Amino acid sequence: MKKLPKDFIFGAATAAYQAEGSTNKDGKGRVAWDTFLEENYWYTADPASDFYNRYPEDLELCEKFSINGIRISIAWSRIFPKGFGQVNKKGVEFYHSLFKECEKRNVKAFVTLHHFDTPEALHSNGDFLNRENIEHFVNYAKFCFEEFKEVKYWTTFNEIGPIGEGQYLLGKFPPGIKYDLEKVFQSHHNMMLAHAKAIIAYKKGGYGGEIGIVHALPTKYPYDPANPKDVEAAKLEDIIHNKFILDATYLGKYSKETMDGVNHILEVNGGSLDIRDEDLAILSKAKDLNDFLGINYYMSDWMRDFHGETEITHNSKGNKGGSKYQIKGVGQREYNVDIPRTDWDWMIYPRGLYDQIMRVKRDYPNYKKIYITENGLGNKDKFEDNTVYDYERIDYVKKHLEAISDAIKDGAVVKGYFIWSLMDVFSWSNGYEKRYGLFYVDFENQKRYPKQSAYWYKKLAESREIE
Ligand code: BGP
Repeated sequence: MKKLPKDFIFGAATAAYQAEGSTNKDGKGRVAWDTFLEENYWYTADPASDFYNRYPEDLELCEKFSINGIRISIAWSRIFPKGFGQVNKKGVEFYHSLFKECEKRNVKAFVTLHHFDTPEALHSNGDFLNRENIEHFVNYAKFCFEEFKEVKYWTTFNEIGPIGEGQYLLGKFPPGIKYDLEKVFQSHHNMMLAHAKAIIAYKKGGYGGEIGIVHALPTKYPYDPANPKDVEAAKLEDIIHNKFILDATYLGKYSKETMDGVNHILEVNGGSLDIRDEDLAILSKAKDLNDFLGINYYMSDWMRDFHGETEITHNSKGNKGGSKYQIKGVGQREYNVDIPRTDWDWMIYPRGLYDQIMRVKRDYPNYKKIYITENGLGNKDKFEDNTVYDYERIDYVKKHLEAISDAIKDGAVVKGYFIWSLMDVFSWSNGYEKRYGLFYVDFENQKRYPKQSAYWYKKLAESREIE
């Protein structure tokens, strides 16, 4: 039986917009998602899991179930309703109370500054494609570092990769632009620059806590490893999702291999990037300041050579087989492989997590430590007997924890795991039917019920043995 180390954090993750609800209470400003959900989806973020009012109950559950870490994010627009300028005192008070409750329940708070929810006023003028917004973000970050000194673990951004892809490639995130690879890379770069500036400011302030960034890192494999064209497709797809932002994080520049790939992709698809010398100087200054890397890992993909037109179909309703993903000059995802997948076509491959951790260790030896900041199984849970018999979820988590344990054995520094998600929340582009929580939420009355996975996770956290 595999075991996890003594100081390992057994955590669970949430995000402000997916959990809090109360989207227009107590002076909160609008975010782009408010309008985007109203116009494009069949659900909204109100009341979500009503975490804004029920956080004491959720933190009590953490304590009862031996969960000793929680990822939460601050809603930027609760602090600065317009993104900058006037501070909203009620928002500030809310987060002080929330952090206090974490402390009371002995749950370490890992706090993210930005989890997809740029204030609408800034999103509508270009989000991070607009360089002015980099400065607004850095000012917001500085305000939080100074105000919330009780926070000891900061994350600047959650998933720069999926933000770029969701907003400008798949079009399933606001502003809903599709197939614009120039914007994808420019958004990645500008957000990495904002991250670098924020961690430099944090270190300069001497606050004494840890600061890092959370990247989603899906592993990309060639469909036929013996076919050099499939190998190339996997490499290019990896650059879009992983390597470009990892290089920015830990090399403080983009390697030649990365830029060759980016230039090829932009030659085929059109576009050019604005990457300035002064940007690279800032990235370089920040590259050794990351105290940790958060890895969100859910799936891997198998890539084939492809030369046709770009076409992506997002399977948002959980109809297995409904996904299509092919990018001109990059490659095509092959779903017809002998690997289990979820109803949303996410390929379940725990080995991919091991490979991704070992890749960070090998290619970016200046990483200090890793937390697995998200991993979990989205499912159409069946609620019966006041619980969910979610053995599939337990199996999913168990196998991924075993992969982590193997990576630790092979020399990687991994210090904790945060299951996505603590309680059921809504999924950005898939609604409330795709559940991940350890605790089932009855969205009619907001009652919480432990799933079987919650009891299993408690036992795991107490014994550290992966059974
Ligand atoms: C990550 C996000 C989370 C969460 C999770 C599950 O990308 O950081 O906020 O939503 O994925 O994804 P989904 O909700 O699309 O199933």
